[in-house]
Amino acid sequence: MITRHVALVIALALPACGARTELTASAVPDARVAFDVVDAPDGRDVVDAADAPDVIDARDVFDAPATVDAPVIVDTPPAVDGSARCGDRVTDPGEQCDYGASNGRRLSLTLSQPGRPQVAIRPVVTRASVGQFYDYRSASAHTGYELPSTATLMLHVNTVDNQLSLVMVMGRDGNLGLSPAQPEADVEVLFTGLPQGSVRVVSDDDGELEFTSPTAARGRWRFDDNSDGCAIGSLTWSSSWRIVIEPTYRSGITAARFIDGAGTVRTLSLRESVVIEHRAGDRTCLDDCTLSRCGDGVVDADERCDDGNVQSGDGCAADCARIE
Ligand SMILES: [Ca+2]
Ligand SMILES: [Ca+2]
Ligand SMILES: [Ca+2]
Ligand SMILES: [Ca+2]
Repeated sequence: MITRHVALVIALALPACGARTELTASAVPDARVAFDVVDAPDGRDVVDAADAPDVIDARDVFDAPATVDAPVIVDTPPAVDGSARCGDRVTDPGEQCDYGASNGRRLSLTLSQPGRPQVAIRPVVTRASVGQFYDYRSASAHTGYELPSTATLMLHVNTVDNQLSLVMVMGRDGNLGLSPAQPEADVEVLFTGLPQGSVRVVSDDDGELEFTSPTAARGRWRFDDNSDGCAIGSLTWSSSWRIVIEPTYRSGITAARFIDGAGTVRTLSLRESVVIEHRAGDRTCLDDCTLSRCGDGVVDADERCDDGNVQSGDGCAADCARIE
């Protein structure tokens, strides 16, 4: 086995800021990055695993800035011996795919707010319809996630028919006798970008959530010592959509959060809109030129779930196409 040393030269371009500064080639330092290239038994060069960039794991993707739509592919120079590389749009030996600049994850469901990273989210899963989950009575929701002075958003999936819904609850039912009580509240929320076919399942109370077009709805809620909110159902899995939720909390709500079905509670900014996005599509080519797949633990655009295996009966079907 022969080890050689190959130097790659990456020119760093610095963004102009403030006063105009002309950068000359000599003023830009070269960054020399060395990789060990090992001659594989079949004669191909492969980057030594110890020096190769780490494969991006799911956590890195979720914490990274929102680059799902437009993955940034650094256009590295071709290897000095002319060998192939991941990102050159050619599926070379050892690669499952290579879409060039289009390589990268496309996550099924994500949450974001302006200036914050886009994160993968999962629905809250129950065996009940979303109407049963909302459990509207005594003019209030009873999902179990109600809190006084708090707005809670979540997605819900019914395991019986895999219906996907958006749920918003604010405040808490005073008839439960819990303390503190929900103070007098006044909230307006605009929902835009709803997928075609979305339906109002619960308007808590009657007339307080109205569709203004097939893809937009407006909620106007005033409540005191109980809860208010809505459930919007029949969100399609089969096409991509991007719902923008613009709340105006005039009084009575001092905190907002998103309940992630994976067990995470994400604090939301009260003053910013909330974007919930679904990407549908086929398997994608990842940054390491492998295909996204069911069982890799990341819920990709062609999947409804991915529990890291390809077995059914454990909450996610063997083909990742059904939440159980
Ligand atoms: Ca390639
Ligand atoms: Ca109510
Ligand atoms: Ca997957
Ligand atoms: Ca499974």
